[in-house]
Amino acid sequence: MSTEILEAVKPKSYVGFDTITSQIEHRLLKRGFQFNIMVVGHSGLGKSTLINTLFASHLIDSATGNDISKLPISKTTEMKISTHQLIEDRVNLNVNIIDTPGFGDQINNERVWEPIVKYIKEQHSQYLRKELTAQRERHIPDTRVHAILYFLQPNNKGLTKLDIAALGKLTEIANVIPVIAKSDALTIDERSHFREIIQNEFKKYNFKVYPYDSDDLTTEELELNTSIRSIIPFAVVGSEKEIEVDGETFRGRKTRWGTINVDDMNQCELVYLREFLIRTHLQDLIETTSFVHYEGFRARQLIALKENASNRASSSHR
Ligand SMILES: Nc1nc2c(ncn2[C@@H]2O[C@H](COP(=O)(O)OP(=O)(O)OP(=O)(O)O)[C@@H](O)[C@H]2O)c(=O)[nH]1
Ligand SMILES: [Mg+2]
Repeated sequence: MSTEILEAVKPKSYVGFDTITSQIEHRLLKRGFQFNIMVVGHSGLGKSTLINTLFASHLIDSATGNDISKLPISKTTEMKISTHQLIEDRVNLNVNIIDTPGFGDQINNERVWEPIVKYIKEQHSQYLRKELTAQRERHIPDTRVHAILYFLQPNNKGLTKLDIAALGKLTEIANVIPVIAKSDALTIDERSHFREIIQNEFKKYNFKVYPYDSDDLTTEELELNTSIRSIIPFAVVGSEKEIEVDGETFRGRKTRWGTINVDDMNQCELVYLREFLIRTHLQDLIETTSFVHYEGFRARQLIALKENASNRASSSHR
């Protein structure tokens, strides 16, 4: 059998298959979109505030007068999931926020990442079970974690032991985006110095940094990824409060140096984070979770199943 490669044909009159894009769009809009984002980091690093700032909506309550020493110490990291429906133009975005209170608050933080890893794997395994049933659902609800915002303390020193252990596990199974929390605690110079330290440590420990490059990306897409990786971890500041300075109101924060407008890219990198997370890479985060992280999990599970089955078969023959 031979297949001839023919030149592309342009129909003589309008056929109309160019409408397939709007047909797809219509179907996607009807169903809506699902985005699952997890926040990980010590208590009081501004996780809830940053989520609310990113989505410009009050989605989760932020702790007030946060004093870790007064909080009861829980024995493990808990998982707290909240679901929100956001609407922009014709797009319905269903956002699940997975909060991890208690992370790093224990006296012994050795295996503090375990419940987080367990949660991520459970979502993969739930999805796989649904995929493998005889009567598959047409659309399997997606609870897989598409992005982890990992909050680094603005300590100007580097990763802590806990960060190293947790990041080692998490970067293997999900798209991890590290951010320098409450970066208004650092001067602009300190921020870039700290970023350099963190970037070197990521290299040293061989942590995979999202966005990943792949063969199917165009030159422009590869360049965009390189430029994004050069500013990771993003030095962010979060605030839901409007403040007024010289007759101008903006979402901001008063600091020892003056005020910070969180939406001004010269004053903090929240704008870059939002641009990347929502405006350029939202779909890629979802796809990478499915095609890289879930795919790896699925392959390992199916191989294990097959091996089990053949072991059973050979032992029953004996
Ligand atoms: N200076 C500064 N303070 C912040 C920033 N973001 C949040 N805060 C403040 O820090 C405190 C804790 O913020 P949250 O957003 O509740 O922190 P969290 O990490 O969600 O805390 P837990 O849920 O208790 O783990 C609040 O008083 C916030 O107003 C920031 O970027 N800079
Ligand atoms: Mg919180």
